[in-house]
Amino acid sequence: MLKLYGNLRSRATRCIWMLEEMGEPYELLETSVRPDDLQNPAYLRLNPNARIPTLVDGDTVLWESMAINLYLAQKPGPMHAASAAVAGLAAQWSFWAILETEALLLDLLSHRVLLVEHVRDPSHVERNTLLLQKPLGILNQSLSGREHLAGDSFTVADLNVASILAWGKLSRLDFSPHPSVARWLERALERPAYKRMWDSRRKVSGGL
Ligand SMILES: N[C@@H](CCC(=O)N[C@@H](CS)C(=O)NCC(=O)O)C(=O)O
Repeated sequence: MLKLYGNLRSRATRCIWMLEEMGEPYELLETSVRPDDLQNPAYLRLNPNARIPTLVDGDTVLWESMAINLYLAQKPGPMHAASAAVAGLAAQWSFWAILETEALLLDLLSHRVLLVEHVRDPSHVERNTLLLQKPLGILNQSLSGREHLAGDSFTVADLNVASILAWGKLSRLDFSPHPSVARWLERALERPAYKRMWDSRRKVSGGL
């Protein structure tokens, strides 16, 4: 059975969402971000970065959440990337989302939600919101007149990008200047597999 090291309050949720979409049996091996979980020799042998998530599939060990999902999309089933074009677009959009949006969205989330109130800095919110307009504009253009990023059904391209943009929703980012992104993200986050992941997360964390 597939084994995923991580937890429901981390980037492992991207891979959990993917596994739920696939309907593939998997075991979530609860791993926190504490040094005793990440810095121990057994875990470092799997992931020398001392980060989560890590996927173990028989002899194959993979880290980097987006790469894990792109790997899972090679397996048969509902999330299979059916053509080289879909696989290529999924890689393109995944790298793009990590490079162009993830750091900005994480900093926005930190200064809107995650940090204790007295250290939140509104200038970070302003800056990140401003810098996100360019990539969001590009995504909006790509989604105008179409429902998905690659091909004509929901694929790992949509899942990987939406899993990052979900941080924008949690940060109360105003998506209204980018209506196609707003509609596409709503649809992605309405999916039963995402809701199952989110419900499990709520149970363990009591909210965000
Ligand atoms: N680019 C990596 C980032 C992994 C990452 O930073 N994971 C965080 C949890 S969300 C972590 O393990 N942090 C522990 C640390 O940095 O010490 C991925 O997408 O998998």
